[in-house]
Amino acid sequence: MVQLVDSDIRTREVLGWKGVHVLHFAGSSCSQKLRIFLNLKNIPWVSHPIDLPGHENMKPWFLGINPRGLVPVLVDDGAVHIESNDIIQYFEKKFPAPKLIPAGHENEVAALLRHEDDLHLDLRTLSFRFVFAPPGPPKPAAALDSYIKNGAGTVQGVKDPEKEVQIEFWQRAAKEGFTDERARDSAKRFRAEFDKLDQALAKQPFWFIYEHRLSLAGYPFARLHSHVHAWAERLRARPEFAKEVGQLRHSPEQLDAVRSAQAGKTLETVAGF
Ligand SMILES: N[C@@H](CCC(=O)N[C@@H](CS)C(=O)NCC(=O)O)C(=O)O
Repeated sequence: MVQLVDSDIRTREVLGWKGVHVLHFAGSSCSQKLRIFLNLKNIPWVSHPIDLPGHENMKPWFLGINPRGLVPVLVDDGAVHIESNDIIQYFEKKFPAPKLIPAGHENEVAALLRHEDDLHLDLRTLSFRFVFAPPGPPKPAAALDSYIKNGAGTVQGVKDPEKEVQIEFWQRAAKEGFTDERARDSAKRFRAEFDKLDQALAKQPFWFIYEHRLSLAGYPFARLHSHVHAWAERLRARPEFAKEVGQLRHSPEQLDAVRSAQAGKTLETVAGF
């Protein structure tokens, strides 16, 4: 459970928010995952969109709520919770019906979610390379500077090492972009995971978001992991899922333009799949 403590929170107005408030972005994978969960649970919530492409998450107001500068964030009756997977597990306890984490499997699911989160920067790498492909550095120097300077820099009262990880990620991206080598390494890590999942596909809808985004990036699921592909297609047809992943940063036309700007290279060719 990652609930922030008073000294982490500088944007004090949120302490007075009543009910369930979620700060999120339409096209963010972690936000999509949480919104699907909220849809399946029928939990009413107040929406606070945060403009990630406009770098709103790197401005003082948002960093005053989540010093990590990431979405989604839950404010539940003034209590601030970060980390999408912790929020999901928090809601599962608070609103037990309908049950989405099978009884007796809480620890197993928590471990799977941690493992999923470990691959988040790989998903981000492949998203920025093959889906978003911004023309310049993904985070301009001024936005990054604001990110570095603002917010408490602590989570649960302790200096937050995750912020350093984020800063390094964006600085490296500004310096070298999302190279073939990096994309290949990330794609290979996913291939190992989806190979395992293809063989032992249990009821683990958490992988759906990654499958969906990587499909957009051109990952050949139908060819490499046919069971994962068929399973994701079934979920994509359900309204609770379709509604959340239909919203993209780019239109299909822009996505085509991103693909054609890759000079014939695709995720498949870059990764050697
Ligand atoms: N471990 C975090 C990861 C959150 C995360 O990285 N969120 C992304 C969006 S999916 C974000 O806020 N990125 C900031 C940015 O793009 O500037 C969680 O599960 O909540």
